Amino acid sequence: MPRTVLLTAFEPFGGQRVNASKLAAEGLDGRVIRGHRVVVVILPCVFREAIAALKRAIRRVQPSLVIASGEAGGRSAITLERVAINVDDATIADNAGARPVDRAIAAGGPVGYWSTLPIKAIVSELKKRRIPAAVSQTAGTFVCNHVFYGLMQTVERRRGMRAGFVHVPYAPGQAGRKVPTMPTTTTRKALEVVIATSITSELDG
Ligand code: PCA
Repeated sequence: MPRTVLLTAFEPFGGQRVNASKLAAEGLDGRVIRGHRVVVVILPCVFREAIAALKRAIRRVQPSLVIASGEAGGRSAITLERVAINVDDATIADNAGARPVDRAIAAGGPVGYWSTLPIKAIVSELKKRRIPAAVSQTAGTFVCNHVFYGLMQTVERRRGMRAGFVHVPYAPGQAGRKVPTMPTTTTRKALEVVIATSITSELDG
């Protein structure tokens, strides 16, 4: 069986009609990158349900690498998230109408989990290709951070299995004129680079 990469993205949320992560990720389903077949799964933008859907996908796909992606409206670069934190603190409702405030994702769980992706190496590979990229110190406290935390908790004891989260900018036409966007083809290329570098890079740096 060929090795697989699970790439997740999110459905639209917050009244938007599209989600830039979904637009970009969907084009990679079935693609083979460095000998790994990519399986794309779109997660609901719903607290708890999103983690449940992610866990089902991990069980089904048995990936050797998991890249979770989401949209960060307002950011102008591909951002590699460094850390997931153990809190839900929503300022808008999720797609099921929930708006948890100051709630632990896992009661008694660790404060945070580090990404195990080679985030610095990925940023430099993206920059080499002239794709704006940066390390981010926070994935926020909405459903993206929630899924990132659930992901790292789920794969914590799986040796040699890398996992992490990447936020992408809005797609063109999605938001007002003053908001930064990135063409979907560029975002898709960036996700390919994230996957390829996570497979090949031994060291972070
Ligand atoms: N972005 C949101 C949730 C889903 C998404 O694509 C976030 O950053 O939390």
